[in-house]
Amino acid sequence: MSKAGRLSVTHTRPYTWPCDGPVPPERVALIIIDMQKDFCAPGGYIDAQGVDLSAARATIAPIRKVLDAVRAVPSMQVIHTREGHRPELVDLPFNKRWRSEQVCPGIGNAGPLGKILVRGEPGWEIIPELAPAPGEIVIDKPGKGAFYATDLDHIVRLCGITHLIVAGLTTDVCVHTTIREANDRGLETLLLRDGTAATETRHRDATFTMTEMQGGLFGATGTSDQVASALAALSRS
Ligand code: C5J
Repeated sequence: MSKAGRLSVTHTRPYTWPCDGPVPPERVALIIIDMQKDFCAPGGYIDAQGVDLSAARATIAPIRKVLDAVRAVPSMQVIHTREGHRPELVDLPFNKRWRSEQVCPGIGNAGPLGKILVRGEPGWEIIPELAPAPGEIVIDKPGKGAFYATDLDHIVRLCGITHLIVAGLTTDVCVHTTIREANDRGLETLLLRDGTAATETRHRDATFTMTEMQGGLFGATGTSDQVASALAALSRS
């Protein structure tokens, strides 16, 4: 339910989000983590590891539903992130590269969609269904968390953003690392259950459990329908 131009999402777990009551939309951003071809398109990094992409691709429509609903609320910010490294690979830790080489051609090495997780390569691009619109914020990150070695913290503070709706890939890696970073900064987070996927379903589900445990240790979880209807009510108010 949204009251008097403020956003609140009911039936979220384990509490009605946000915990501090209905929030002005200008303090809320949708952050979409790493919806890049490398994470959900044939020929990309995850596909090269032999992982079935169907769970990752099933997140596209729910994320798009929430994205469209957020775009209808002009005061809300949309933030997209891209995981990737500089072409010279000077920001690629040796162990990240080595570990990835155990399961696929390896980050920084050539794959069917160009060099894996390298900025400017075809696989690094955000998928067309969720491409950033003009004016939306794009954060390029070398690590898992969107706050590490980026200007996201600075942008969030300057824009007065205190609440984040979080979606994207992969739940247990970049999505939850970003949620943990956000929580340590005092941000109130909502994880979109049908807008996220992991390479293993049990890891996704464990992330939901970890988020919701202990009164919502890392925030709340909710669905795209719950968020979209709360945003639609906001647009009508
Ligand atoms: C991974 C990500 N899984 N975006 N990155 O390496 O979750």
